[in-house]
Amino acid sequence: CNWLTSAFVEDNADANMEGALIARDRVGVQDFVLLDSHTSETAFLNNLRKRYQENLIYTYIGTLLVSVNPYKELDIYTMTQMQLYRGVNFFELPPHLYAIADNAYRVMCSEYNNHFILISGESGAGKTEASKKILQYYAVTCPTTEQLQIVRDRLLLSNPVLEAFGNAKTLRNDNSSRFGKYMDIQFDFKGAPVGGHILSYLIEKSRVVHQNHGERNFHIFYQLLEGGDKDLLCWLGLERNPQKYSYLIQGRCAKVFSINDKNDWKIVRKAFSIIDFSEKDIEHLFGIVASVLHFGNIQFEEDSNGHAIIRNGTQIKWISKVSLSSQIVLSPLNVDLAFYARDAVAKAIYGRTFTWLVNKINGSLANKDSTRKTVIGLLDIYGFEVLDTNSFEQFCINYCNEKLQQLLIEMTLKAEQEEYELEGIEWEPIPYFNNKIICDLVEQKYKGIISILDEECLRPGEATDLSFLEKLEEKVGDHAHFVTRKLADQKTRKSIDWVDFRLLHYAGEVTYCAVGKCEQNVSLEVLCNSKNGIIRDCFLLSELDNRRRPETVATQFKNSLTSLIEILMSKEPSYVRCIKPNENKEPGKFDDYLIRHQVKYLGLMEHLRVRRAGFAYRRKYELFLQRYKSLCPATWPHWHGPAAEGVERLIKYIGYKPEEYKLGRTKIFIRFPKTLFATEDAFELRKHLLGMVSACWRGALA
Ligand code: AD9
Ligand code: MG
Repeated sequence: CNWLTSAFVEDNADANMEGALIARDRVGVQDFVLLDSHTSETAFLNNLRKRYQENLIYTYIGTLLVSVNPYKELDIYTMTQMQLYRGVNFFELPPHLYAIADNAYRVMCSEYNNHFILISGESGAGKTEASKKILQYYAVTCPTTEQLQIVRDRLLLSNPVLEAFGNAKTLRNDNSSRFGKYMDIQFDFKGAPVGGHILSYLIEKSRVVHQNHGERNFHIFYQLLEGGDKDLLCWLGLERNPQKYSYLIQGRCAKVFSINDKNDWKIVRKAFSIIDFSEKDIEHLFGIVASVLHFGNIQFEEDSNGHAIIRNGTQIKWISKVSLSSQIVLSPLNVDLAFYARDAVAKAIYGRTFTWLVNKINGSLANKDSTRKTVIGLLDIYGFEVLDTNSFEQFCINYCNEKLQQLLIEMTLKAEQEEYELEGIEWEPIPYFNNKIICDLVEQKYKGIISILDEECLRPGEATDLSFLEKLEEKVGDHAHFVTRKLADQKTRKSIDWVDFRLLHYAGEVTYCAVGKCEQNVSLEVLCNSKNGIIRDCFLLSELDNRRRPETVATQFKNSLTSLIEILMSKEPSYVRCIKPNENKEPGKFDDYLIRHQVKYLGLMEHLRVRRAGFAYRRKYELFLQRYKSLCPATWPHWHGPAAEGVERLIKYIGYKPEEYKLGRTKIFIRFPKTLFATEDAFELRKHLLGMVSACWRGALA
């Protein structure tokens, strides 16, 4: 029963190995709700630290799981552990991702409804690892058939492929997701995983052509060079040494200690065959990867008319061999614009190939049979990030994180407190910071930053980065979370450049560089005629005829986030909040300052306060009465009066104490899980006894 799983039970602590007081002193409490009376941030941090030092990286706040990245392998993800958590109410075992996964699964099976698990936290906090571990848990513990093995393998192997093309080493994370991912796992009525579907969000294309110092391009480039066999590289016209490619050397760290490109290449190759990529697909795909590298090496020089000409035709020859047609496009550009166009084409090709890849994987995960399915969605989005230079892409990433924070606030803090008010339950409101104001600043119609950007993009030729900044200043200059260069010194005492604007996000301040926000379009005609099937699929000729102005990337992203939020709002939520313990990816290092900051902005204290002061369960009177009416002679077998009155009679009869519950307008609210467990036990016992009696009768009659 799902309501039995909404929180950890204090009384159960005795039955649990962590329940003993001595252990509690050493390892802390496994649910923050159990912290001694005061709920200070320091007590919260102490508990988290104690546990972290004992390698206990998971702690609950009621049903929400807080996870601190251990930065080392722990043996808590074994098959034995998976079996241990399978089918067990999560308060009965120490906190774990598996408990969250199992709970969502069991409720889905029993109530036949859809769920999602939202995994959030900043870059490097452990979201992707968590989502992979949950997927593995389902792959191991859910029922399956020989026929379904293939679906299971495809679900699992979609990860290395998408990570190869969509993840990269950044300063914050050696395997940083540079795209957002929402994956539905579909289950049939028996609870077997039978299919899946992935939605991807805005891949960071700029990385293809530029990487900051200490960062890499997407993993696939290095994997191909390191792992691809000689014949393949020869066919693609590639050399093994990444130093030869200008798109791979800017970060000056092609080799990374923690990454084994050769091995990863093997996994990706194997994944391709299982996910049903044809040899032609694979050939085209690597043709594209190679072409991007060749593109990066194209150099231009100026001819006597001031136009750019290609210095050396070798790259173009290889590109036309492995992906594009040999068609020549004459386009008189100056040298700067020619480089710009080169990079724009490389980015466009890579970005659209990534979308093609996701579609291809979706095709292989699709379940064709039309019987009704339920889903568990896993959301693993790129985490909030602040770089030295933050571009449009960081703006989108951080906006996305604002939206998810907003969803969490709406579905927990706000909804919970509003319900108490609505139901007339006495309640001392718990203040919290609602970041809706920042979401509005970004996305509001006409007045938001995205609308302003769109408007500027509609004035090609006239709009510049500076005119965009001026518009921002004019329209949102006095917003509390927007800092203009005029106000920068007064508001934050930090100076700000002419080309920058700064937003005060829920998770911290970020200065965005406005240069290049209004990008120019580059003719993609040559791509539509490509002999490479993937490129032809990605660049349709119809695009060229389209007179209608396409939506800007920012608006597309905003719309895709709006539909994501709608998808999520229609499902039952579970939350995992990931915390990054230090900036150096160091095992065991608990940086108080950094963690305190995350505890603050993630709103964990507020969540805890609402949890502690609130009620673990609530149920409509009708449903409560329907389930437990057999426990009271006055309500059994039928109660003809109002349901609320029936419930009152029932709970008096079974002996609820006044501090254990509150009666609202339409629901009963139960403060402690143990109260409900006792009722549920009584109900089960009665059912069991009745079953035995009826079996005896049947035996006697036979
Ligand atoms: V980003 O927003 O995509 O940049 P994530 O996804 O939050 O970020 P990720 O899951 O990739 O972070 O974790 C970063 C690294 O921390 C991993 O590569 C692992 O080396 C390490 N990590 C994270 N979680 C665990 C874990 N449960 N056990 C061991 C972990 N190591
Ligand atoms: Mg990630």
